[in-house]
Amino acid sequence: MAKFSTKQIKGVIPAMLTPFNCNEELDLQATVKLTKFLCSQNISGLYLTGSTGEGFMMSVDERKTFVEAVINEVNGSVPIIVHVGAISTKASAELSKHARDIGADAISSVPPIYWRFTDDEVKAYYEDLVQASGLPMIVYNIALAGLVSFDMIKELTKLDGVEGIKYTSSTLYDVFRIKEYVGPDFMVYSGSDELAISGLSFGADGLIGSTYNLLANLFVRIWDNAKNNNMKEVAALQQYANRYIFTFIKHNLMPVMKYLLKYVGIDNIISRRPFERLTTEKKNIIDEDLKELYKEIGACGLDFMEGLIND
Ligand code: MN9
Repeated sequence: MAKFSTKQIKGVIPAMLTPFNCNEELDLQATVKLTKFLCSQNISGLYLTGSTGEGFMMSVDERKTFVEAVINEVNGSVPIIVHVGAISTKASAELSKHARDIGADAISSVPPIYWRFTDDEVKAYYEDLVQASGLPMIVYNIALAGLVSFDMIKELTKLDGVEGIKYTSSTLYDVFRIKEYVGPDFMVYSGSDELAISGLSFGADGLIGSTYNLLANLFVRIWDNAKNNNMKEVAALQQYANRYIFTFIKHNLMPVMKYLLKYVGIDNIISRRPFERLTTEKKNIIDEDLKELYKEIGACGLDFMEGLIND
């Protein structure tokens, strides 16, 4: 049974990475370790098998196995949102039902991808998933899947069970527009980590993003300061965070985040191909870049940076 209502899902929510071992197989031991690590970072929930979680690279069975491992470990301490997007409604509906059966609190999905589906087909997709599971749906708007127009967002908010949106785009004034159109109880999550300050300024209820696998500490401070209206401090912290984010992106975000988890004891996990496998040479360059950054701005209370510096 779900324990949290969508209205209770607020704060910093990592879009969790899915650990694969050096044979590209799901690594359940590392999954448990990463879950434990993230839960030690004052996070307010976890978002599973989305873009960061390489959900589209996994089979339906693997996705179920991974989600089960995380939910078992979290054991109701924070809300769980499961991204169930797949290429067919049939697969997404199966994942939605599974999410409900094992106690997830909400489901989420990008609109169906690859073919250009009509607006009615997209609406039916979301309706089918809500109906299949009875769980609240958090629509996921991200350029990777083709951004949904504001008019379409308005339509989707009218559907039964659609209770929020994860909004990853630079047009963050839409956070405000969506709230204005639907009302304050419709949850809006800011999905661009480097723009968290803007999302929060426009009234976002939470931050869901990939870099919180490593930077949760820093973003929890951003969240707390924003709640207390210390926007000067929020800006300073965001600037620090962005130095890290841009360093990750420069070297290839997904494989780099997985590599850096080594410094909190989660070793040898990689992204599935076609994401690159980092060479030792490249790993050394990343380490050196981060050490340079450390000289400038310190470790900012980040566990992986402490690990790297003391390595
Ligand atoms: O919304 C993530 N977007 C993608 C989630 O993965 C494309 C973000 O968390 C970004 O990874 C992050 C870094 O650009 O803002």
